[in-house]
Amino acid sequence: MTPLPSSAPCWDLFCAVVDNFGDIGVCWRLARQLAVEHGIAVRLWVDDLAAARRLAPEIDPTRDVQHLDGVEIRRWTAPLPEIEPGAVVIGAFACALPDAFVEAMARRAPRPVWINLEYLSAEDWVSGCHGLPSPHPRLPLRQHFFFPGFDGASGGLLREADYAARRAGFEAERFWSTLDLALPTSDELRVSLFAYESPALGELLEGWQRGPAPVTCLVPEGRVLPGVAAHFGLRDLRPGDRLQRGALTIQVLPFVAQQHYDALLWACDLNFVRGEDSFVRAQWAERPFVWQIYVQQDDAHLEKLDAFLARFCVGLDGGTAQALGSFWRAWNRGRGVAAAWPAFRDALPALAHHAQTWSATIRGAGDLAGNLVQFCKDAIE
Ligand code: TRH
Repeated sequence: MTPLPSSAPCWDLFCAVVDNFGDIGVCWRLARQLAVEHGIAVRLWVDDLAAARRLAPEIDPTRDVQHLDGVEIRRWTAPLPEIEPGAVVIGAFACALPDAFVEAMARRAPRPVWINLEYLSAEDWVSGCHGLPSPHPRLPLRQHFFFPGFDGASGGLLREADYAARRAGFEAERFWSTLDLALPTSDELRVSLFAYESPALGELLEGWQRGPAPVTCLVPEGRVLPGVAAHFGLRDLRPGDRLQRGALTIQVLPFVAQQHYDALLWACDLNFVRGEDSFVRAQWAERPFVWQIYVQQDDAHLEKLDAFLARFCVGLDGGTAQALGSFWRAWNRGRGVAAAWPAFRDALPALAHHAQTWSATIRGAGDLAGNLVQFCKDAIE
């Protein structure tokens, strides 16, 4: 990779890994895009390099400073090394920046543009809050809230400039042969299952076993895998393992580098995704998908689920929207998936068609990295 010119603007991006891979997943994707597509010298501060390494195996968790894909990756230590803040400082997902660094931001001339990159939500209030400033209570600094979202009143969604080209170069036959699987038969359903633990897993697998048509379920290693093993009466499952019962075949996959995850979504007829980043990738993949939302206190996540469904179902006929909503809610509630599956299965052709329309709709919001660069440019000028 060509080093960035020394005159490249420097941005600091802070990522606190709360759990799982969504925080670092979004931050790593954004950091790479800012560097590769916008020529920005990004310093990505991460408090859990071991989690980052799962997404980019070249990352060495023992190193305090390293470079990958044009991004300077820094261990987020306490205290942080004394450093001049960049022209833009992004705190991802409301993470608290170190006090000394914030003081240094207040001393910098000109002061950095300070961004709080928020979580993705389809709720209507997002449009009223996107871009709003919030003054620091003590220092001469203002933080701006930057919201990802699904329409032009938000910051849009991350989508790399080369996404369409990468997708066009995808060869399904080659993909399946690397997993030692033939091309799917005409009545077969290939499903990827990236999920949290779920009490509904057993009934889902049971339904597929008994189903009239073959289902091949590809399960990346992770939180749902022990439940799959238990369903088959096994202590554990590992990447490469394959099981078959009735009409269902399970193929366990390794957790791949983030850049390779898209191929799985492109290859499958239906993708189970979760959290934030895989949820967005499933939408770009233009395949039917099932979203398992990250659980929040007081069931706040269920409102977010409904807000997304309300947007996504525009343009779907009533029966398809009903089948989709019933299955997604059952999967998120953890019961009732077996009853909801047949109608959802029948709705898949209509949903496959709708996936393309939806992807075109959300592209209208523009790419988040590009929107963020423009937002910061406007704030600086
Ligand atoms: O891992 P997630 O559940 O992440 C999160 C976190 O829980 C976070 O705290 C929460 O705030 C957020 O969800 C809403 O799901 P997500 O967001 O889909 O992130 C998973 C990442 O892992 C995504 O970047 C895709 C990547 N991935 C790979 O790189 N390789 C793989 O094989 C798979 C299956 C996923």
